Amino acid sequence: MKKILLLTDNEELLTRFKSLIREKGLSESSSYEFEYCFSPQNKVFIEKYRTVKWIRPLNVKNEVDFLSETYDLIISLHCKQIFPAALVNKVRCINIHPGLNPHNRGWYPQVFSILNGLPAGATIHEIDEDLDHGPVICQKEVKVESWDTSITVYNKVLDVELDLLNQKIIAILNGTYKTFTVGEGNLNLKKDFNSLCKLNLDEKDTFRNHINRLRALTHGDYSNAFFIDEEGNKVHLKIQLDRTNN
Ligand code: 0FX
Repeated sequence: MKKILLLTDNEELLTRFKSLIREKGLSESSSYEFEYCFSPQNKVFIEKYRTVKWIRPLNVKNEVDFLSETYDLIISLHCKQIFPAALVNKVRCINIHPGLNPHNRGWYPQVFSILNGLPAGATIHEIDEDLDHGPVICQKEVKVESWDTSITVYNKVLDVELDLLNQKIIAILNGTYKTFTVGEGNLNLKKDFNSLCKLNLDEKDTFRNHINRLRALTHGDYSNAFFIDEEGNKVHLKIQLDRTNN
């Protein structure tokens, strides 16, 4: 019996992962036992899962010994915590990442792909000591169209993450996959995203670059891009792109 811990802070992916392992008969299998955790700073999950036993908050940094002694495999499915070196060197840890490594590793990869033109996609990889870095198990590119915004690329990436998991889950659970390495690429942090959001009304650039900046910051209900007007008002904006057939 292999003990597997799935750590996630993403509701949609949690639901889709549980359906996947149910459909594959893995949740009732006597070969695997799955446990579920989320980050203690995830207020939505804390409230939602307050009264249930099957999922609980877990601070990875404080539980390195317990985790490495208890689990055969730890899967990060958009878990917001960084796994310490002491953990990843003791137990096999896998990351399902919404970017095409090594391009735009780190925060919100599709946002940066829209901006800098580097490929977008999804990657499943073993976790090493660096962020979104480590031997790649599988990955797939997602095409970014001129009419895409952050949310439309992101939704395609989530579908690809699930496709990759669907293809590789048994090999991942059993550790029977081959890996390959990719380069170092580039890394974006949360502060890089935050500084993109403030628009300078006097900035001169091409229409292409201005449109790209706005579509990279357009993601459903999130209020990302903003400017400060002459009277000091903070004004948020999004872009709408409609493709018509010629
Ligand atoms: O779970 P996740 O999709 O992924 C993020 C990182 O991008 C990823 O590299 C990391 N491995 C993972 C643990 O955390 O993040 P999210 O659900 O907070 O956001 C999903 C998308 O929503 C994001 O790609 C861009 C968009 N978004 C999110 C927030 C909170 C915005 O546009 N503005 C926001 O303020």
